[in-house]
Amino acid sequence: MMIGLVGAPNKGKSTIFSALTMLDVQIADYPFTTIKPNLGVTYATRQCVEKELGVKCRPRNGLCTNGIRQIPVNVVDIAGLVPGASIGKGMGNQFLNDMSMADVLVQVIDASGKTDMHGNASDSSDPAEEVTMLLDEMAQWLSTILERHMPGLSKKADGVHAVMDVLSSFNASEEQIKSAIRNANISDAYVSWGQESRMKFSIEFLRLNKPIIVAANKLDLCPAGTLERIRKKLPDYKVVGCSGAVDLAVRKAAKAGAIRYRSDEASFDTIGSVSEDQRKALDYMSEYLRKNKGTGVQELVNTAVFGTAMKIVVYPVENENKYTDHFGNVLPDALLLGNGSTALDMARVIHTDIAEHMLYAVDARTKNRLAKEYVLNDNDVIRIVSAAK
Ligand SMILES: Nc1nc2c(ncn2[C@@H]2O[C@H](COP(=O)(O)OP(=O)(O)OP(=O)(O)O)[C@@H](O)[C@H]2O)c(=O)[nH]1
Ligand SMILES: [Mg+2]
Repeated sequence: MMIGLVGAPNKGKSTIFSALTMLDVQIADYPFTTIKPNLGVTYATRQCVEKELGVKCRPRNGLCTNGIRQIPVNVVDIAGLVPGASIGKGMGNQFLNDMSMADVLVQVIDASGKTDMHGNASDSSDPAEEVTMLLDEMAQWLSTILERHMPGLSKKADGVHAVMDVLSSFNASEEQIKSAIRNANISDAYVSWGQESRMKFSIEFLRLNKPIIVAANKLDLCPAGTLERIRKKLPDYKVVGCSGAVDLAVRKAAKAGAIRYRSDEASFDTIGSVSEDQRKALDYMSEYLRKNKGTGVQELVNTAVFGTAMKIVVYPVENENKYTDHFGNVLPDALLLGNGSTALDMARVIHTDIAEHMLYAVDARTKNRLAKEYVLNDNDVIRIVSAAK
């Protein structure tokens, strides 16, 4: 599972990335600070099954604090995108390639309207226009890729598989290509789409393959009512309000030991000794969190993972009675899988050998034996039984 942070320059993508991953990356108030993509790991948060099962978990990756489990998610922060990007303006279209590996895109916009679509300072930009611009540039770019392949595509009777090959870097399913063709109402054999058909297909395909949620960032600079106004202008999108800057500051303070803070909470306790200036900054952040019910950044990740990508969480165990791996770690992993995944899909995520030699699965709650084709439910605790060594 990978989240891609995208959008026009100077909107706060790298600030949010740094907050999410605690990695130091370049952040500055001018366009095109980021050129090469930054890659890191963040965590979605979710109620753990430990309480229901009456055990205390020991995650191998991330924490579980007061029953809230951190589940690892990859995140990539991409260079800013400007009008004309698809034809090489700004940083060119390399970053459009960089985003092809993401399952969900989080488009960061400047809710305050104080930067324009090019990332330059502005008095009154309309952030909703950044959303239209991004979709248009992505579709133009995809359409150009398809155009380049038209001579080859037009010779193949099976257009669905031919297009799938061309778009292999998108990891598209056959169903996604079929649906996009159907929704665009265009031909699926001996494909020779003109400009209009290519754009229609691209827009439909992106809707399925690269769902977008909008991060209305810099909310700390905005008067009350801003988020509601933006939501009205973007009725087709999920819009989460956030402040990357406040989130980064709070997480840094927690890392430095000044406060105790969990990323999904709307308050923190001061635990370290702080200077007068630090106290003032902490008071400001505390008030911001209280008023806005948090910074919005963790909500963004959780919405992307569970709302937009519709992932489910499953817990693999090797001992179905103790819910442990072979080292005795209780509920060592929480995996994110696509809705509709089977026990065999889960085995594949664990190891290809285990999947290849899989015999059956066991539901750790009921101890019932499950077939490879069993469709997993959210929060299932599963033992995979395999003949693999
Ligand atoms: N007030 C405020 N400023 C923010 C917030 N998020 C980011 N900024 C500031 O906005 C500027 C741009 O932030 P970056 O994170 O570098 O933006 P970016 O989208 O990665 O920019 P490019 O890499 O140039 O595309 C910096 O000066 C940040 O400190 C926020 O939530 N509130
Ligand atoms: Mg950046």
